[in-house]
Amino acid sequence: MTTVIKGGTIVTADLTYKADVKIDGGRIVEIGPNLSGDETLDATGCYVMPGGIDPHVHLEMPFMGTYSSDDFESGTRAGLAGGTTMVVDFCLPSPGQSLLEALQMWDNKSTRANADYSFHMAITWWGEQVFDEMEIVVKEKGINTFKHFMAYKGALMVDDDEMFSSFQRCAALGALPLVHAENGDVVAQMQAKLLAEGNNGPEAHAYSRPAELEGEATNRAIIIANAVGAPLYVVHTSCEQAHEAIRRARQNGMRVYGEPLIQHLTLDDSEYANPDWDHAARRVMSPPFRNKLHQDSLWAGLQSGSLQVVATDHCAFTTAQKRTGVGDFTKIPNGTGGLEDRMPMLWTYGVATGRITMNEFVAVTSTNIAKILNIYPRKGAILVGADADIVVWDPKRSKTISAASQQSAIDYNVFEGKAVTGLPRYTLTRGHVAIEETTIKTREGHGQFIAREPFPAVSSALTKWKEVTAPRKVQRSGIPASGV
Ligand code: DUC
Ligand code: ZN
Ligand code: ZN
Ligand code: ZN
Repeated sequence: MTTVIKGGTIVTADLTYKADVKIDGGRIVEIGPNLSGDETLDATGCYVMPGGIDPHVHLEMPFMGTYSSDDFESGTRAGLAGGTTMVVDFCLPSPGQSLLEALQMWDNKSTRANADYSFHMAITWWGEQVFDEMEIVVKEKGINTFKHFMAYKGALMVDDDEMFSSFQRCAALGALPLVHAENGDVVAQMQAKLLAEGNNGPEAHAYSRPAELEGEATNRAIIIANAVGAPLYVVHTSCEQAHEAIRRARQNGMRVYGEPLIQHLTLDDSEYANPDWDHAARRVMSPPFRNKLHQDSLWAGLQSGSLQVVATDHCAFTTAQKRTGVGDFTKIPNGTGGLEDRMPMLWTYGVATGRITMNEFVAVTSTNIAKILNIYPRKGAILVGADADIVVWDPKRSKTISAASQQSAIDYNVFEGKAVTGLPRYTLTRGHVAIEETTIKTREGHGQFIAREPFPAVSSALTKWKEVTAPRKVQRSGIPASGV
């Protein structure tokens, strides 16, 4: 059966033009005028864009004594409802656990996905087993990205020693290291101090994680990556200090990427001043929301290209789960939702306001990350041969975001009450129409794991530079006589 998307305007990361799109067997088979097929989807007045890719989600994630409440079924359904056709989740071995054993657990959880997905592998400890298994993960399991937490001391955090070793291994395997960049040692001390002083509410979460600690850790990760010649991807870049470190590294010729979240772009730290404990706690995530100056910096990064990707870090906890932190903000499960709202919010606050163009919208929600993850042009493209992961975007459709009508399994929405204009008329996952406006036609289990090939191992430029500046061995005749 063939499907034709008819009468729309194709918008990609670099082109805008009128054409129909013909789909067969889950792939795009023809692009051009006046196409016909067995089934027609009317795209009149709409933009036909590559489906969104959210490279940062935590579905059914074991974290802070509980599990995030959206699983692969509800999470991917929420994504599709908002135009996102692929997610990348984080496989998190507990410290000491085999990477392959953890991956098996993630494989089991993901079988109910409605849309395609992939995994990043987290490095939560270091040892010969991890070193060996990284190669299997890259060469046999289709994963070319390794995440490192520089925060969450005593749980997921790795130190500089471990990061240096792991980054070196990434470089040799052609994999991309990722970092959650916050100085976890200092955060832990600030948390303890705030609690001791009686600051136990959700606002103290933000006080314990200032922007400077993110900037320092981002810069440190960049220096370590540069020392081994590895590229680097900084997840949830939330502040000017981190952005500045990324800008500087890029200007110096390093392949460093930054990923702001839609939450940090559109919500600020005044949310934590809300007298309603639940309101503030529902917005506890790491890094926390920042002030408007940081927001301006992130928008500027998207405009100039110094930041490349907009994600969500979707990690949804119910109000009941959040309440385990009453009386101690360090026990509030960290995380917010956003999978369903990322694209409508970015369109409304980015494209409709003139901050970014439609083509930039496609770049930062889909194409750039497809390239960074090495799945372009199978994903992130409207091209013959690409997967038919497509969103038919109606720039006139509008709604007010509300938990009452969302797909996510939790009981609130951090964007509650925001009016958005620009929503999917249709969302297609490999040719299957999963969303038709407000009608949900998702198919549980339709999603497939997308394997990602490694990049060539790095890095000629840096190796040469190292050769030029290789340390000279100084010949000495012996140890100087004592007495100095
Ligand atoms: N930050 C969150 O808020 N939740 C999940 C993990 C993270 O780094
Ligand atoms: Zn993180
Ligand atoms: Zn995360
Ligand atoms: Zn179908």
